[in-house]
Amino acid sequence: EKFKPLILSTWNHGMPANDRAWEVLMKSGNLVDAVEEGVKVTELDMDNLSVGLQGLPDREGIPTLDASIMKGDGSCGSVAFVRQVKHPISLARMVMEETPHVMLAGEGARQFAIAKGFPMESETLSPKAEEMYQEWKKESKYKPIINIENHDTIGMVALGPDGKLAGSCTTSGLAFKMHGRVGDSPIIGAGLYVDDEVGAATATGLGETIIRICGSFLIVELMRQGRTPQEACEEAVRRLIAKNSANIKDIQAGFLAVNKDGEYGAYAVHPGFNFARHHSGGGTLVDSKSKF
Ligand code: SD4
Repeated sequence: EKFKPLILSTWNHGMPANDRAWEVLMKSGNLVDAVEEGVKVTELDMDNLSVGLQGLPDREGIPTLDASIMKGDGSCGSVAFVRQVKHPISLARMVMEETPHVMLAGEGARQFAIAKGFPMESETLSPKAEEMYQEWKKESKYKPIINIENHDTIGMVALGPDGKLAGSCTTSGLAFKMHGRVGDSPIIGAGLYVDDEVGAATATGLGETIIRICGSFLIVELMRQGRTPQEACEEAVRRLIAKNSANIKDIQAGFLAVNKDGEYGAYAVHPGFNFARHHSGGGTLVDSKSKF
């Protein structure tokens, strides 16, 4: 099965994000605008507890955000551990387009946002996030164990009508993480990788396990060597499990990939991962297969 153009995003919230990305792509023909505008929908979604400022905070009660964006020509930008910015994906794009750097972190990223005219948002938690934070504090386990039903970073990969690729990824990261913790999402090659010669991949789940295997880069390289997107995602999961086998029952991670011909694939450690697919026939939610 092949589609061109094609937009893929992780989890249920990928549906409205893809709708928006598709609309932007059809109107402007600009793939980077499409992947930025698409995930901005999720960054504003008050029901989402893992993306945007309404996401679950770190263990100090502060929401800190990670995001990245990449084009198939190798241009990329990201922000990590940034505070008070409603649209970290747009800030990541500014790092890509308006600085000589790839990644800005923490207070420096926030200062850059201020300089670029981003409004600084309040850090008051959303009612739902506040409730869950108070609940978590009762035991405040030092090491947050990812809830395998509740992590929903959005990663989006898109293939344009001209065969060019782009991708975006944005998250509030792991709930109740240590202050300063950075996940895979803003790390080029871990949470996102895009190469016009081959394809694109993105990741969701426990970031530490994804960083350890350079997940998204690995998938693109496997596709370069001839694997289909599906085979490449499966090999990445196999590798992730091999490197994290001790507590694999507590670890969820999922990968989503497309190649330049418009073939796509997805695979996860545990059941429950799904992704949204949008092509000229419309949008569909697809359940990913998993190892266990
Ligand atoms: C992270 N990969 O920061 C992200 C978590 C995630 O929905 O996917 N959350 O580790």
